[in-house]
Amino acid sequence: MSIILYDLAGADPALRFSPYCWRTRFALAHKGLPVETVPWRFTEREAIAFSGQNRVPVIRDGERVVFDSWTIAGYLEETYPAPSIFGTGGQAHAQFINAWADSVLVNAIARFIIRDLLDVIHEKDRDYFRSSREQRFGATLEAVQEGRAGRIAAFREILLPLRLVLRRQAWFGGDAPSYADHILAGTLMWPRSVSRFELLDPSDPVASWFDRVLDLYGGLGRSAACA
Ligand SMILES: N[C@@H](CCC(=O)N[C@@H](CS)C(=O)NCC(=O)O)C(=O)O
Repeated sequence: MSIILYDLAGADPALRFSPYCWRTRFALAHKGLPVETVPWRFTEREAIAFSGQNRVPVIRDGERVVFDSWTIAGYLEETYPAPSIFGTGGQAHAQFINAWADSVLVNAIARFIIRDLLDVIHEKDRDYFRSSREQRFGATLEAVQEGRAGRIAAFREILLPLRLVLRRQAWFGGDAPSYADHILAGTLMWPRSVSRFELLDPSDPVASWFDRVLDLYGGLGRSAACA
Protein backbone atom coordinates (compact mmCIF):
# COMPACT_ATOMS: atom_id res chain seq x y z
CA MET A 1 0.00 0.00 0.00
CA SER A 2 1.33 3.43 -0.93
CA ILE A 3 2.16 6.08 1.63
CA ILE A 4 -0.04 9.14 1.13
CA LEU A 5 1.80 12.46 1.13
CA TYR A 6 -0.04 15.79 1.35
CA ASP A 7 2.16 17.96 -0.83
CA LEU A 8 1.99 21.73 -1.33
CA ALA A 9 0.89 22.55 -4.90
CA GLY A 10 0.58 25.66 -7.01
CA ALA A 11 -2.30 26.75 -9.24
CA ASP A 12 -1.00 24.01 -11.52
CA PRO A 13 -1.52 20.89 -9.40
CA ALA A 14 1.65 19.39 -10.91
CA LEU A 15 3.76 22.23 -9.50
CA ARG A 16 5.12 21.01 -6.14
CA PHE A 17 7.40 23.46 -4.45
CA SER A 18 7.55 23.02 -0.68
CA PRO A 19 11.16 22.77 0.58
CA TYR A 20 9.89 20.48 3.33
CA CYS A 21 7.70 18.22 1.20
CA TRP A 22 10.61 17.78 -1.20
CA ARG A 23 12.77 16.46 1.65
CA THR A 24 10.10 13.83 2.28
CA ARG A 25 9.81 13.01 -1.43
CA PHE A 26 13.56 12.37 -1.66
CA ALA A 27 13.57 10.32 1.56
CA LEU A 28 10.70 8.11 0.33
CA ALA A 29 12.42 7.67 -3.04
CA HIS A 30 15.71 6.77 -1.34
CA LYS A 31 13.91 4.03 0.56
CA GLY A 32 12.07 2.89 -2.57
CA LEU A 33 8.71 3.35 -0.85
CA PRO A 34 5.68 3.83 -3.08
CA VAL A 35 3.99 7.18 -2.57
CA GLU A 36 0.78 8.75 -3.68
CA THR A 37 0.85 12.53 -3.42
CA VAL A 38 -2.22 14.64 -2.77
CA PRO A 39 -1.95 18.25 -3.98
CA TRP A 40 -2.65 20.63 -1.11
CA ARG A 41 -3.09 24.41 -1.06
CA PHE A 42 -2.35 26.78 1.83
CA THR A 43 -6.02 27.49 2.50
CA GLU A 44 -7.15 23.85 2.53
CA ARG A 45 -6.78 23.56 6.29
CA GLU A 46 -9.64 21.09 6.65
CA ALA A 47 -7.97 18.58 4.30
CA ILE A 48 -5.13 18.00 6.80
CA ALA A 49 -7.09 18.71 9.99
CA PHE A 50 -6.86 14.97 10.77
CA SER A 51 -3.15 15.57 11.52
CA GLY A 52 -4.00 18.06 14.30
CA GLN A 53 -1.98 20.93 12.77
CA ASN A 54 -1.95 23.00 9.59
CA ARG A 55 1.32 22.51 7.74
CA VAL A 56 2.63 20.08 5.17
CA PRO A 57 4.24 17.62 4.71
CA VAL A 58 1.83 15.22 6.34
CA ILE A 59 1.99 11.52 5.57
CA ARG A 60 -0.56 8.81 6.14
CA ASP A 61 0.95 5.33 6.28
CA GLY A 62 -1.93 2.94 6.87
CA GLU A 63 -3.24 3.96 10.28
CA ARG A 64 -0.26 6.17 11.11
CA VAL A 65 -0.31 9.91 10.52
CA VAL A 66 2.99 11.81 10.78
CA PHE A 67 3.77 15.48 10.10
CA ASP A 68 6.91 17.66 10.05
CA SER A 69 9.61 16.65 7.58
CA TRP A 70 12.21 15.87 10.26
CA THR A 71 9.76 13.74 12.27
CA ILE A 72 8.69 11.99 9.06
CA ALA A 73 12.34 11.20 8.22
CA GLY A 74 12.79 9.65 11.68
CA TYR A 75 9.55 7.70 11.33
CA LEU A 76 10.55 6.32 7.93
CA GLU A 77 13.99 5.33 9.21
CA GLU A 78 12.55 3.52 12.20
CA THR A 79 9.73 1.83 10.29
CA TYR A 80 11.64 0.99 7.11
CA PRO A 81 15.30 0.77 8.21
CA ALA A 82 16.79 -0.43 4.93
CA PRO A 83 18.17 1.29 3.02
CA SER A 84 19.06 3.84 5.67
CA ILE A 85 18.68 7.53 4.87
CA PHE A 86 21.00 8.47 7.72
CA GLY A 87 23.77 5.88 7.90
CA THR A 88 25.62 5.28 11.14
CA GLY A 89 25.45 8.36 13.36
CA GLY A 90 24.06 10.37 10.48
CA GLN A 91 20.77 11.25 12.12
CA ALA A 92 22.46 13.25 14.86
CA HIS A 93 24.67 15.07 12.36
CA ALA A 94 21.82 15.76 9.96
CA GLN A 95 20.02 17.57 12.77
CA PHE A 96 22.43 20.48 12.35
CA ILE A 97 21.92 20.57 8.57
CA ASN A 98 18.16 20.55 9.16
CA ALA A 99 18.33 23.43 11.62
CA TRP A 100 20.68 25.43 9.37
CA ALA A 101 18.49 24.86 6.29
CA ASP A 102 15.27 25.77 8.16
CA SER A 103 16.68 28.97 9.59
CA VAL A 104 19.53 30.43 7.53
CA LEU A 105 18.92 28.89 4.11
CA VAL A 106 15.12 29.06 3.88
CA ASN A 107 15.06 32.67 5.10
CA ALA A 108 17.83 33.73 2.76
CA ILE A 109 16.22 32.07 -0.28
CA ALA A 110 12.79 33.56 0.52
CA ARG A 111 14.19 37.04 -0.12
CA PHE A 112 14.92 36.08 -3.74
CA ILE A 113 11.70 34.31 -4.69
CA ILE A 114 8.85 35.36 -2.42
CA ARG A 115 7.17 37.64 -4.98
CA ASP A 116 7.66 35.11 -7.79
CA LEU A 117 5.92 32.56 -5.61
CA LEU A 118 2.77 34.65 -5.46
CA ASP A 119 2.39 34.26 -9.23
CA VAL A 120 2.40 30.46 -9.17
CA ILE A 121 0.26 29.65 -6.16
CA HIS A 122 -3.46 29.02 -6.47
CA GLU A 123 -5.58 32.14 -6.74
CA LYS A 124 -7.52 31.19 -3.62
CA ASP A 125 -4.25 31.15 -1.61
CA ARG A 126 -3.00 34.58 -2.70
CA ASP A 127 -4.57 36.85 -0.07
CA TYR A 128 -3.56 34.51 2.74
CA PHE A 129 -0.05 34.12 1.38
CA ARG A 130 0.50 37.83 0.91
CA SER A 131 -0.82 38.87 4.31
CA SER A 132 0.86 36.07 6.31
CA ARG A 133 4.24 36.57 4.64
CA GLU A 134 4.12 40.37 4.70
CA GLN A 135 3.42 40.17 8.41
CA ARG A 136 6.36 37.78 8.84
CA PHE A 137 8.78 40.00 6.90
CA GLY A 138 7.35 43.34 7.98
CA ALA A 139 7.39 44.50 4.35
CA THR A 140 5.52 43.96 1.09
CA LEU A 141 6.47 40.91 -0.98
CA GLU A 142 7.70 43.31 -3.67
CA ALA A 143 9.97 45.14 -1.20
CA VAL A 144 11.35 41.87 0.21
CA GLN A 145 12.38 40.61 -3.23
CA GLU A 146 13.52 43.98 -4.59
CA GLY A 147 17.19 44.44 -5.56
CA ARG A 148 17.92 40.72 -5.66
CA ALA A 149 20.51 40.94 -8.44
CA GLY A 150 22.59 43.17 -6.19
CA ARG A 151 22.30 40.78 -3.23
CA ILE A 152 23.04 37.49 -4.94
CA ALA A 153 26.81 37.53 -4.34
CA ALA A 154 26.26 37.83 -0.58
CA PHE A 155 23.76 34.94 -0.71
CA ARG A 156 26.24 32.72 -2.53
CA GLU A 157 28.81 33.41 0.18
CA ILE A 158 26.66 31.76 2.83
CA LEU A 159 26.93 28.53 0.84
CA LEU A 160 30.67 28.39 1.52
CA PRO A 161 30.43 25.58 4.14
CA LEU A 162 28.60 23.44 1.56
CA ARG A 163 31.29 24.14 -1.00
CA LEU A 164 34.04 23.19 1.45
CA VAL A 165 32.39 19.83 2.18
CA LEU A 166 31.88 19.12 -1.53
CA ARG A 167 35.59 19.66 -2.14
CA ARG A 168 36.24 16.58 -0.04
CA GLN A 169 33.28 14.35 -0.81
CA ALA A 170 30.64 13.89 -3.50
CA TRP A 171 27.64 13.92 -1.17
CA PHE A 172 26.78 15.39 2.22
CA GLY A 173 26.21 11.77 3.23
CA GLY A 174 29.83 10.96 2.22
CA ASP A 175 30.20 8.37 -0.54
CA ALA A 176 26.47 8.22 -1.14
CA PRO A 177 23.50 10.55 -0.73
CA SER A 178 21.79 10.63 2.65
CA TYR A 179 19.04 12.62 4.32
CA ALA A 180 21.51 15.50 4.68
CA ASP A 181 21.48 15.70 0.87
CA HIS A 182 17.69 15.46 0.86
CA ILE A 183 17.36 18.39 3.27
CA LEU A 184 19.57 20.69 1.23
CA ALA A 185 18.31 19.56 -2.16
CA GLY A 186 14.69 19.69 -1.00
CA THR A 187 15.28 23.27 0.08
CA LEU A 188 16.76 24.11 -3.34
CA MET A 189 13.85 22.47 -5.16
CA TRP A 190 11.74 25.32 -3.80
CA PRO A 191 13.40 28.15 -5.80
CA ARG A 192 13.94 25.82 -8.76
CA SER A 193 10.20 25.11 -8.94
CA VAL A 194 8.83 28.61 -8.55
CA SER A 195 11.33 31.09 -9.98
CA ARG A 196 13.55 31.62 -13.01
CA PHE A 197 16.01 33.67 -10.95
CA GLU A 198 19.45 32.03 -11.04
CA LEU A 199 20.22 31.46 -7.39
CA LEU A 200 23.27 29.25 -7.84
CA ASP A 201 26.29 30.19 -9.91
CA PRO A 202 26.45 27.40 -12.52
CA SER A 203 30.22 27.07 -11.93
CA ASP A 204 29.69 26.54 -8.17
CA PRO A 205 30.34 22.97 -6.93
CA VAL A 206 27.02 23.35 -5.07
CA ALA A 207 25.30 23.71 -8.47
CA SER A 208 27.09 20.58 -9.77
CA TRP A 209 26.06 18.62 -6.67
CA PHE A 210 22.45 19.81 -7.04
CA ASP A 211 22.54 18.77 -10.68
CA ARG A 212 23.59 15.27 -9.59
CA VAL A 213 20.78 15.17 -7.02
CA LEU A 214 18.25 16.01 -9.74
CA ASP A 215 19.21 12.77 -11.49
CA LEU A 216 18.81 10.57 -8.40
CA TYR A 217 15.85 8.24 -7.99
CA GLY A 218 15.06 8.05 -11.67
CA GLY A 219 15.38 11.81 -12.18
CA LEU A 220 12.71 12.64 -9.58
CA GLY A 221 13.95 16.19 -9.13
CA ARG A 222 14.80 16.88 -12.77
CA SER A 223 11.40 15.78 -14.04
CA ALA A 224 9.53 17.93 -11.51
CA ALA A 225 7.34 20.71 -12.88
CA CYS A 226 8.77 24.23 -12.83
CA ALA A 227 7.02 27.56 -13.20
N1 LIG B 1 9.01 22.28 10.26
C1 LIG B 1 8.05 21.91 9.25
C2 LIG B 1 7.72 23.11 8.38
C3 LIG B 1 6.56 22.82 7.43
C4 LIG B 1 6.08 24.07 6.72
O1 LIG B 1 6.33 25.21 7.14
N2 LIG B 1 5.35 23.85 5.63
C5 LIG B 1 4.77 24.94 4.89
C6 LIG B 1 4.84 24.66 3.40
S1 LIG B 1 6.47 24.85 2.76
C7 LIG B 1 3.30 25.07 5.24
O2 LIG B 1 2.61 24.06 5.30
N3 LIG B 1 2.82 26.28 5.44
C8 LIG B 1 1.43 26.50 5.75
C9 LIG B 1 1.16 27.96 5.97
O3 LIG B 1 2.03 28.78 5.80
O4 LIG B 1 0.01 28.23 6.32
C10 LIG B 1 8.60 20.74 8.44
O5 LIG B 1 9.83 20.54 8.44
O6 LIG B 1 7.82 19.98 7.84
